[in-house]
Amino acid sequence: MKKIGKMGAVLALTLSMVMLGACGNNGGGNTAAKETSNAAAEASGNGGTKTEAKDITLGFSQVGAESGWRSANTKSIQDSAKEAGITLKFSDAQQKQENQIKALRSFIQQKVDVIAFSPVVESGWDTVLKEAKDAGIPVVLTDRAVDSKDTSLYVTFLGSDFVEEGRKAGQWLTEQYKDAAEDVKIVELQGTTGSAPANDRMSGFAEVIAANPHLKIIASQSGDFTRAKGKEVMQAFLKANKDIDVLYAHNDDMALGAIQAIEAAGLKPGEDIRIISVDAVKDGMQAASEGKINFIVECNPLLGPQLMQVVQDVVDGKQVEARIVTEESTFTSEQAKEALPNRQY
Ligand code: GYE
Repeated sequence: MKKIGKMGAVLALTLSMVMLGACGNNGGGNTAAKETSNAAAEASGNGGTKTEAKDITLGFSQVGAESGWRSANTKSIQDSAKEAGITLKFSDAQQKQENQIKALRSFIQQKVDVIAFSPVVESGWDTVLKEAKDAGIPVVLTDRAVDSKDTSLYVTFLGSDFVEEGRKAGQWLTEQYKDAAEDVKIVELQGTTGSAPANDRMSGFAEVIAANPHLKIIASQSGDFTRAKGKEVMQAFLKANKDIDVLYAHNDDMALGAIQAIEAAGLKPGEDIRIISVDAVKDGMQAASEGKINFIVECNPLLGPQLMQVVQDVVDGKQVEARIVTEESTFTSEQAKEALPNRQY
């Protein structure tokens, strides 16, 4: 009896240790999470003691200044670094991958404690990420992802689920046209070619609208996430196609540029052509509240506070999740009108 009791106690202890282990990994059974965070702990190598923020230097390579979203994201990162007391070396890549690679190499040379960056496109990062790894500098992806197969090249990816954003856009449209008896002609303004948000917003949207064969994308082209290009490409769409029913723009800025082109063509945005966009920055929400944009899927740019927390944790050798997804909602014109006065960005 006594013996069994003892064995039972050992078994219970072993079991609870196994369960604790699972909880430490957030119970998700995500081996990638465990592997990358262990890599982070090794890279920082300080065995879990707290480093003072003033002793941490973060090298951050930003995409550029192409949109309202980007400006809000930059401000959030700069303000949060200041608030946390972390030294920030900030570099603007002007939407060019080669500039970002240069910036990352310069951060490696300067021996910063952590590198974070928002990759302009998904492909082509393995070499420079390997250089950072070899130098023992942990890398955090923010906002946009890379397509590297080797996930040990970065600690975590903090940002939105862009496929889900595309799906939300598609769901709203599918609902609007569920009784359509004729084809609905859709034009699409894609974000920067090869970028994660362009690839994913395209695929999430296409996946959902496939359920209704009347929903037809008749033209799809990049407007590089800017107002100027959004306007230019929309002008070309209007010239080449009669009776466009819907515009799906991968961000507010391109939708705002397109609105100018639509108005210049003597059409009413939001009525003659229904418009869906992504981001929900102030100017986009303003246009939505005026009925010029019919539906906006939110994409949150305020990643600074979470990024600083991740940087501190990585330096302290703490476990971080391999994927941190930001929470987001959607807005119809009515909802945009209500939310606008309290919008931060
Ligand atoms: O939607 C767009 C910006 O990567 C999520 O980039 C970001 C996108 C955002 O230029 O406005």
